[in-house]
Parts: sequence; structure tokens; C-alpha cells
Amino acid sequence: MFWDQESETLNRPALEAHQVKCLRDTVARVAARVPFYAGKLKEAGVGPEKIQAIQDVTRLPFTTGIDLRTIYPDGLLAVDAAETVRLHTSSGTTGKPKALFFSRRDVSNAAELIARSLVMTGITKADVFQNMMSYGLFTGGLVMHYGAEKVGCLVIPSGPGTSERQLMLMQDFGTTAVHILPSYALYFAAFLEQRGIKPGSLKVRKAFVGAEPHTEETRLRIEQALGLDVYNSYGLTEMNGPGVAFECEHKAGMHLWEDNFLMEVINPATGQPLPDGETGELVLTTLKREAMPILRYRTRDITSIIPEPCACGRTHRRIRRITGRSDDMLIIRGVNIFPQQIERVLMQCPQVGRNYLIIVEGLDDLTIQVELTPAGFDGTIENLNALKAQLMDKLKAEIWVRPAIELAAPGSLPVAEGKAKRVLDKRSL
Ligand code: DLL
Repeated sequence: MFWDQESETLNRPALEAHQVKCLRDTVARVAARVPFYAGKLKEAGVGPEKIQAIQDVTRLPFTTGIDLRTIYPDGLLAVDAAETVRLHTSSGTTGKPKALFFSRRDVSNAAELIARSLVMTGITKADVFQNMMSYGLFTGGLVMHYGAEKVGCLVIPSGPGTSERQLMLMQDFGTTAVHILPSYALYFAAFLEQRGIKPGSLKVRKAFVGAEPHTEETRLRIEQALGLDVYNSYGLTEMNGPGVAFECEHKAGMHLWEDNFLMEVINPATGQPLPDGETGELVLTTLKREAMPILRYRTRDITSIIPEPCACGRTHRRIRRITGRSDDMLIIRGVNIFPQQIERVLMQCPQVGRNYLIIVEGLDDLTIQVELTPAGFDGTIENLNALKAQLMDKLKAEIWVRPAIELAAPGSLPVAEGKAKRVLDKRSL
């Protein structure tokens, strides 16, 4: 099913011509209206006239998260302040957040991309869409809400709320689709099991998960535990929030809406572009942003482009599941480790529950606290020791470092309020 078939299936030459035109317009606008970019473009010796082909994007300067913090609050505005209608922020670890302004057209465009994304998974106006992500400065609430409303769904803005209340809303209003953090979905599945509620007794058939890194194994877990189809959704505040890239019904990579965002994958160390299919850092340029265009944004997210056409007929290329952020990479005893490698091993093990915590301390000592399922936590010392040994071996094979494993009772590890915090690196405290 298509929301905007013409845009979604535009042939590649037409799509690329559209990108070049939008890129040239964007460069012209920021050169004229944003002193931060005017200076950077002058330094690089690039103006709109130099943008003749897609590859010319590599002539443009990068924008980093640090830049966005430096120009905080409104140093990238390309419209008069009176033209802005919405503010979202992306909370960082410390200091000021990144502030993102939307014009009326930006709000409508963002909703349009969500509508495309939802409809390509089979969502229609008959769906009841429970948005279990946080409303407020985080984009997962409002941006998704506007898009689902645009499709015509009944949208329940439940926010993250308590599981008890989520369940009541699902039962009373016949929720058919949910938008949920993957870590919360695992938690919610455990909650339903505890309450003795069979997922099949609810009407929920689809879950859209994103905003945090998660593995294919986690997707399968959520699908099995909740008995529904889970679709991966990728986005970031700097690029509207959700709706940047989304899986279609084939669930084989996420279509990135290339008429709105120009994507590159670069070697994060050198900044040089990588050929399609190679893994590196995703860099995005807004093509239609009115209030706050951003050139070559270093997302820090690690992925690769799938150049092959998709069976769904959409021409917008796909990116692979994000395997981590370049700044999430742990270096332990000289080995590069992404937390997701650890998650993949843990989630394959049926005795492992929904939560885990990776702790690094001292001289690169790696400990993984692992919560078990009620069935896995059988209290027999021999079984628990055997499980520990098995996890250590499997992890050693995956990450080349043998971690210490601490098994924990179901529900005993701390749960974050928003996005899950999976790593505690005490070396940097
Ligand atoms: O998380 C926007 C969003 C909301 C996306 C709801 C999807 C659903 P930020 O809070 O700015 O925005 O965080 C963006 O989260 O750079 C990635 O590192 C990570 N991320 C987002 N989606 C995924 C995903 C929202 N599907 C940052 N897989 C991004 C892995 C993801 N990581």
C-alpha cells in the first residue's frame, strides 16, 4: 500500500535530479540566511552554482552535534523567528540540548513522511494507534502523532504511562498498532505474561519500534512475546525525529526518504565517502527543511546502504539496521566492541529476560549483569552456573573478550524512564 505512490516510486534519475535541485536551493538559502553556514561555505569555496551533481555534496562542510550545541539556541534558523511553530530538543548527556525549530511546512512535511512510513506497513485509517512514546520535547510523541492522525487513525496519545493504564486503553479502545521503545516492549511483554494476559487476546497486530539501538534478536523476541509484527523505525531530532527511515512490509532494511534527506555513508575516521554497501557513519543533509536546514549532519550512527531495489517497488534506497553509534563503541583491552554484539548473544538465549547492563571498570574489566526470565531463574545452582559458563563462552566467541557474568532475578535490574541505558562505563566517570 502506498500513501504517495508517485513520490515513493519515482524513478532514480528523476529522484536524483530532484535531490540536486533541492540541495542547490538549500545551499543558496543557508548561504544567504545563516551566517554560520555562510562562513563555512565561504571557507570551503562552495556556492550553490557548484552543486551540479549529487557527488558535489562532498564539497560541503560537515555539521556536527557540537556545532548544534555551539549555535544553541537559534543560530541555524533560516526563517524569521515568527515563521517557526514548533520546537523539539534532543537531550544530550551533558550541557545544553540541541534545539530544532519547525515551520508550519516542516511540521506538515514530517507528518507526511510518517504517513508514508505507516501506510507502507499496511496501516489504514481503520487502525487504532496507541502512541506509547513520550510527548513533549522528544519527537517520538508529537511527530508520530501528527503522522498517524494524517493517515486517519484514531490516535491514543497515551505516552509512556504505566503498563496497567496502557493495557486498559488497549482493551477498552481496541488498539491495533503501537509505537513503543523496544526496551519498553520487552518490559511490557513481561508485564502481560505476569498478568496472565495472552497477547492473542488483544487486538494489537503491529508495533513500531525505534529511538534506541536494538538487534534483530530483540525484534524476534518482541514479535514472539507479543504475537505481532514489529517494524524498525529510524530517525533523529536533528532530521524531524521519526520518519527518516522505516521498514516496509518486507522488513529487510529501512527505506530512507531520499526526496527529503540526502544520505551518505562515510568512514568516520577520515570523513571520506564509502561505496554503497560498506559500513560506516550515516551523514544526512536536509533537502526540504524550511526553518532549519542542516548540511551533512554527522549522525554518528553506524549502518550501510542497501543499493539493490526492494520488492515493494519503492525506489528510495534502504539502510541496514543501525549497529551502534560510533561514540557507543567500547574499547576493551584493545578490542572494539559494540553493545549490540552483546545484546545479540543475550537475546538468543531463552533463559535471558528483558534487561541487561554492561559495566566496564578498573583496567578494562567487563561485567554483564543479565536478568533472567522467571522460568530461567530456577534457583538450581548447577543450572545457573552452567548458564553462566555458556553465556561467557558465546560472548567470548562474539566479542573476543571473556566477560564476568552476574545473573540477576527477573525484574531486579534498574529500568530507565525513557531510552534504556545499557552501558555503564565507570572508566570515564
Ligand atoms: O529517537 C527519534 C525517534 C523517535 C526515532 C521515535 C524513532 C522513533 P533522538 O532522541 O534525537 O531522536 O535520538 C536519535 O537515536 O541518532 C540513533 O542513535 C538512535 N536511534 C533512533 N532510531 C533508531 C533505530 C529519536 N531504529 C538517535 N535503531 C539516533 C537504532 C536508533 N538507533
